[in-house]
Amino acid sequence: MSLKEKLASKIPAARDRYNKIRKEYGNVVIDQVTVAQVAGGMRGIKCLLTDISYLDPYEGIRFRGYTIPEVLEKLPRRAGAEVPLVGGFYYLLLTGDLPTMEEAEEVEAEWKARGQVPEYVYDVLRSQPRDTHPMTMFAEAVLAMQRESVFAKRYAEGMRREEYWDAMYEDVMNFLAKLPTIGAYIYRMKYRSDTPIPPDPELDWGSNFAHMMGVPDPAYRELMKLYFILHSDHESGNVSAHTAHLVASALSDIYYAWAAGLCGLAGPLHGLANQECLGWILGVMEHFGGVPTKEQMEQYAWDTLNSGRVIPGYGHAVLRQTDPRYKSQREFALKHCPDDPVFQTVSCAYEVIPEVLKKHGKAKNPWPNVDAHSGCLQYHYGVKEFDFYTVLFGIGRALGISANIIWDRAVGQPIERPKSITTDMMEELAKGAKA
Ligand code: HAX
Repeated sequence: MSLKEKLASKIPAARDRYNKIRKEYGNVVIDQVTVAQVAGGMRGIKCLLTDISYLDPYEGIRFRGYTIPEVLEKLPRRAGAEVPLVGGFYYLLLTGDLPTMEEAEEVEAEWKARGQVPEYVYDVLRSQPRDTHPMTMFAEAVLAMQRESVFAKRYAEGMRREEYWDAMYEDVMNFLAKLPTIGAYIYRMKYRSDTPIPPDPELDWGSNFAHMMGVPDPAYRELMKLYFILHSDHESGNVSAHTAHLVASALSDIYYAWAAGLCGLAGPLHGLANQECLGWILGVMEHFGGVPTKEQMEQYAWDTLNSGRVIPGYGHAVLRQTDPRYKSQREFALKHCPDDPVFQTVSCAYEVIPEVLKKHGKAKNPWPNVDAHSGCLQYHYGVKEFDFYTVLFGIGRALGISANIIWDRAVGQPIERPKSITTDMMEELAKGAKA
């Protein structure tokens, strides 16, 4: 069964279930909201609904109920490949079912058929000053393609609500198919003297990206499939996913939604942290003339904290353990590049920083997150321009947000509109509660 047919077969029951819960249990209280949460970035309030992934503070992410090791073990991979096909992973995200090899390859074939990037997108990119941040370029390219939106066109023609998901599916598949080519183009334009590499029709979505980046080592293809899977989704509350969901809730199409999401991903406390992390690690190495001792690392970490800065790559709003996405990348590094000095410095940080942060006493989670590791692997394979790294994150995260938005449309999630209060009101509520 094709991905779209499978999806179509699942939607009526899911829609009925969603509507029934809304109607019959609408007054059931799920959570209480405290002043600390309202004043503190809405941390932990249970108010978003998604089945694509779930983040347990101690266990980390599960995609459709599967842990990262389970996903890597159970999904189909091509002969000789270490990491499964991203197309198969997307099938799992969208349907909740593990695909057969044939079903995974069908998604890959569909992306290949839809992968041609319109010429004007390259014109938009080429018109930018070369020192424009690659995330700005990426968001501009995505937004420029909005004129292609099937959803916007069919909506203007009076499409029925039940068909929203269908139009969104078409948009999403067109959009995802082009992202690797656009990302690699930005890289080759900005850092490799305008020398784009055409796609190779024999390669899968993830490996093709590696090929278009111009990295010759075949292990980089495996790394990029792994990278895109690991970065795909992290529940709905993180800045980029939530932004995209919010924008799409106004029935904006995927191009508007993900251009907005990318702008959130570009923030240093979110996706940009991966470039900050590698910068910090290289700073340590420069300072000490190579891989530091544990004592030197500890000193450097304290110097960072004492100068009022955060240690990038450590801490998390939800997680309270080492991020399994970090662990998975660490396993890859231990297998492919254990002697790399940048990896060794990342490892040294892992041994030292959690204890430093515990002593520092502020961060609720002293353990590393995904961003603490991703940069050193890119660096190892020669992708050394670390302001590009968030674009990689943006390609991967598009998988999760787009699966979410298709399902938002499928069950008919409404426009999002929380309520705000004034500081006076909050003070009065607080005083009233105290009295
Ligand atoms: N270094 C130093 N201080 C840290 C810290 C770190 N790595 N992590 C948290 N803290 C501090 C916070 O700045 C905060 O200080 P104040 O009370 O003075 O404001 C205090 O500890 C409590 O913060 P928290 O509740 O533990 O963490 P938050 O939920 O507020 O923030 C962050 C979570 C990820 C933003 C935070 O841990 C941080 O800034 N980490 C470094 C940047 C980073 O790695 N970001 C990437 C996160 C993963 C991600 O989204 N990737 O896209």
